Amino acid sequence: MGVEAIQLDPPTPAGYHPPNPRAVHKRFQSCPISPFLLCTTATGNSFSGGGFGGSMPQAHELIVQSLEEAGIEYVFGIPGGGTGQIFNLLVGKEDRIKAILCRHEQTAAIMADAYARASGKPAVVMGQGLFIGSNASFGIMESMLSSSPMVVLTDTSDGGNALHPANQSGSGEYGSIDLPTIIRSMTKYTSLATSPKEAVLGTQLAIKHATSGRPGPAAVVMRSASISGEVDVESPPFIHNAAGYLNTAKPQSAPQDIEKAIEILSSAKRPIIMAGNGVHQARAHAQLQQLAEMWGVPVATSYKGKSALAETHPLSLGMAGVYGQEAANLGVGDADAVIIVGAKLSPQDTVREQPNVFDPLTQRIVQIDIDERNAGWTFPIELGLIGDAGSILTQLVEASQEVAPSTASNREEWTASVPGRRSSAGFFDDPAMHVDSSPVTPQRLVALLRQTMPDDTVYALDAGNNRTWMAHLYQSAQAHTFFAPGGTAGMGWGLPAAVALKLAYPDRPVVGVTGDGGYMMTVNALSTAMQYELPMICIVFNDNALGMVRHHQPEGRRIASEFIDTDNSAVARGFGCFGVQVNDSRNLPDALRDAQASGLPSVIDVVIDRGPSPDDWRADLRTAGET
Ligand SMILES: Cc1ncc(C[n+]2csc(CCOP(=O)(O)OP(=O)(O)O)c2C)c(N)n1
Ligand SMILES: [Mg+2]
Repeated sequence: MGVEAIQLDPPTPAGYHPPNPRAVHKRFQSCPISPFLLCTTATGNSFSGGGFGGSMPQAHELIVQSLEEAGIEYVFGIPGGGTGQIFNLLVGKEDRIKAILCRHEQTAAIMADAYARASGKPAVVMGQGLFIGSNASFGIMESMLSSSPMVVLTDTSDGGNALHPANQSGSGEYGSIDLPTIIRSMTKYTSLATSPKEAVLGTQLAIKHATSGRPGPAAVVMRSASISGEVDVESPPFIHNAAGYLNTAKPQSAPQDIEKAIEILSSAKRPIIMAGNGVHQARAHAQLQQLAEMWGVPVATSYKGKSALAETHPLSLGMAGVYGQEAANLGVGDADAVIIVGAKLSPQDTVREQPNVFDPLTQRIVQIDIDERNAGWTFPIELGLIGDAGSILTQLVEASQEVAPSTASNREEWTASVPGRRSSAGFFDDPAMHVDSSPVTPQRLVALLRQTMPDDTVYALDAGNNRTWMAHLYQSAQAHTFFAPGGTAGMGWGLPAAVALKLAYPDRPVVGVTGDGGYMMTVNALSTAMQYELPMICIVFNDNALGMVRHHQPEGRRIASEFIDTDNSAVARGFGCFGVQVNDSRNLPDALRDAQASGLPSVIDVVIDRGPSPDDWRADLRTAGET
């Protein structure tokens, strides 16, 4: 029982791999008092009846131990309320788990989301209850809608006074805010800990829920008394090594369902793959490329799936959807079979369900998704393959070995049409990309970024016109180089996300692209970037306006959409960053090179020509009320 009873499943083929619990357990001994107890912590502390000076361990000690056991590397947040006690215990553990002090809970949650997307490992957001429920909610919602594993640890700050008038209380009792309800509404799983043991078990289960099935945010809201109280480790439910709860293999599909998908692919004359965010979250890029190449099948992506396959790959048709490539929308529209991989298919991805893009009446649709509810959500499908995108694509690759080459003649014409489709539809091209000017056109900005930055540069996008220009015109040269906040599509994601991406990619250039509106919302992330020496580059599309809003306001009705003149690079220099404002596109390449050479977090504030509008090329007409 206990430690010895933990069975190791075969290694998960993709996704989050917790540390091997047996390896961790080597450092534990069975407890002389109870066979269920682990007497020595990973750091050498013991917490049985004989440890901690003879007393039981406290919840916050076991919480930190659980994070370590689960292989959590980063805690993003601001100490407050009872969480301060948990932060204190991170001292001395920096080689395994690092606390990153953010300047706002919103940026903490964004950073945890972005780090998880890049690393495949859950990150923790930690801070005081009401400020997690209010400020961090932006990032929690995005991670919920973009399936990003996140663990939220927070408290109710009731101070044991929940039933009387209490300061800053989120206990949910009369006179306080109902924090568990707020957080539950935007997470996969939220538990309310009313005892020390519940705080520990809740943390362990939050890690499990965050990473299992379709990943997402999972939270523990801890009553004040539960955080520092003693945990009775001698009676059930027992506290086990958290890693042992995470060893589940990723789900695969039944062989007969794989065969059915292969039959659909092999009989199709014009099959296409539509790849989404699930390819990123499952890290299934190599399998996707392999399947596409075996069958000679073109690949389109959703917005969040951008760079699931490098857009320079000869089979890529780029991003489909409202802001996508015409080649991708026409390609999907001409297909007779569509293999959708990890894409929920929002209206922006389907061009508002226009039948000349996706049409379940004429297309055979196979949808691969980790969540059964997502397969056959937007459209009726012929077959839903439920499981991990990496595992299922691997199954499909294996099942394709003979049949793909032997049926190649079915698709010969279709595969041969891909280069023509790319060149005829203004693929990642626009005349303005080639013309220098002052102020800088958004098109030229994207072109120069693409020309100047190395192919392995990692991008975080934001909201507004700037993100549509980037998504539409920037041709990704490597897989998994674009990170997009397409869950809520909220302004302010790009800069903090870039800071966290630099933690995940210390040796690659990382660029956050944002509008001036979005920049101002989370500019505080620059201070964190300076503190932890994370030299990412932030590009600001400075049109002195909420550009997307302003474009949609008729002449004479422009209101609340224009800023005062601001030099966003001067703000950055105030933080100690490298900062430069660029008015003329001819100066942009040097600015990019100087930023990289500076070795500092950098901001390049590009003064943008307000004229060009994404509405000039978007794939559908904007509807009233849409920003
Ligand atoms: C947090 C947030 N508030 C409001 C919106 C609605 N909205 C969408 S785009 C936009 C304007 C964005 O302005 P800016 O960041 O300067 O980007 P630009 O469009 O000028 O490139 C607004 C207000 C949003 N997406 N996110
Ligand atoms: Mg703007």
